[in-house]
Amino acid sequence: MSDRAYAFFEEQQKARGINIDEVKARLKALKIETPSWGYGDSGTRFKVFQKEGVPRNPFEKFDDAAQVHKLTGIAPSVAIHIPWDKVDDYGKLKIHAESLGLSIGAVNPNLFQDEDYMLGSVTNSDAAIRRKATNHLLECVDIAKETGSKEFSLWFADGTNYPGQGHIRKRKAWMQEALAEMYGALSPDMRLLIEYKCFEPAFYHTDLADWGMAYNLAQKLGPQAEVLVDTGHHLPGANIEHIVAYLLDEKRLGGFHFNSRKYADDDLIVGTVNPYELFLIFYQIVSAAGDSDAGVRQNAESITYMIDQSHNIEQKIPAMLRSVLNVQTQLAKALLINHDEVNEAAERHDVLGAEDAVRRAFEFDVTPLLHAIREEQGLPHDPMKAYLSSSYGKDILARGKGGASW
Ligand code: LRH
Ligand code: MN
Ligand code: MN
Repeated sequence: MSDRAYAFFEEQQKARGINIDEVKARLKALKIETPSWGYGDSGTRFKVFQKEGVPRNPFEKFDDAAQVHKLTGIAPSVAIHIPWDKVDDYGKLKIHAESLGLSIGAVNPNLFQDEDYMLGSVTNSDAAIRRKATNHLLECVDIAKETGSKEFSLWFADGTNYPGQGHIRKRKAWMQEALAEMYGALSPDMRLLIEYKCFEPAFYHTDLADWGMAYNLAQKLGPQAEVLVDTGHHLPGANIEHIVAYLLDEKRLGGFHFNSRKYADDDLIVGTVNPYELFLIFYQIVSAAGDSDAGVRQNAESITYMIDQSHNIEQKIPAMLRSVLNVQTQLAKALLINHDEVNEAAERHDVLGAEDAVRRAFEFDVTPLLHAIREEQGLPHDPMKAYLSSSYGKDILARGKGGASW
């Protein structure tokens, strides 16, 4: 992209009243956490395809994640899943991450793959199983203290398949009891990010099925608990940006798990199915970042953006590059919304004028802007192209097949 293209873009945006220096600063401040599991073999319940060159252990997952950060400059941390990323020495993993310019991000306790958890983990009617599950949560707090992680993404598969199978109110109390114990073990600078999901693997009821349940629980636990919005975890037709705005106004939006869905929790590459939805999510966040309430502004600034995807047929590293670049693109577009224009139209009751002021920002081509900020940061204009023309993808084929999976 030529300098002329950027000069034209800048002139055009300045004429619309957009503060381009601020837009650039905000884009440079964007950080997106990538998930360790997105680099390994993962897939659907029908088949996990084994790819050549996939990391064989958590250390190699960080090696691959470092490529994504090196080329985009916006993916400096990696979420881990325990026990998928179990290692003997977490201090060693931390040193390895740091040597690559990365840090270890959210710790995800895994309470859905143990035989004991078939009828629930923290909400199981058997007290011994609840104890085992709660101990795993506490073990994850210890791991976070070793890795320097400050956050936990908490997702529970707990639920039932049939009416009568479980006592819904008792299970609600057990969930709160377990999380209260975990909350008590946190350091003051740690946060619990509570994830909800409407269904799957439980198909009758899920103990934390929607944002309202997660929000209620977060409120009961205390200020270090917030809600995590996974974009694939809603019933069809849900207005996710409304949920985002509501949680921001309540100052309880902790973070995102980004992915795309067409039908259910499809875990496809974010921004591929409905990029306008992602743009509208960022519209709400950018709007909140300019709110008159300092608490709302602070919440908008402290959101943790994470990718949570399963790359079944895709090449793992290019899939992750595509994901973080898609998020960056939609934020760039949302930063071009002229909020005064939107608000003035809304006040005039000019419905179509307000909609137009929002949509127009989405319709700009932000490529010249993204090239300009990458150039200013010494990054390649086109990170995907740079990766594909590097030897990294070929070099890792020496790892062979049968790498780490889910
Ligand atoms: C559940 C989920 C949750 C898990 C991840 C692998 O559907 O979104 O965040 O930890 O997938
Ligand atoms: Mn998730
Ligand atoms: Mn999911």
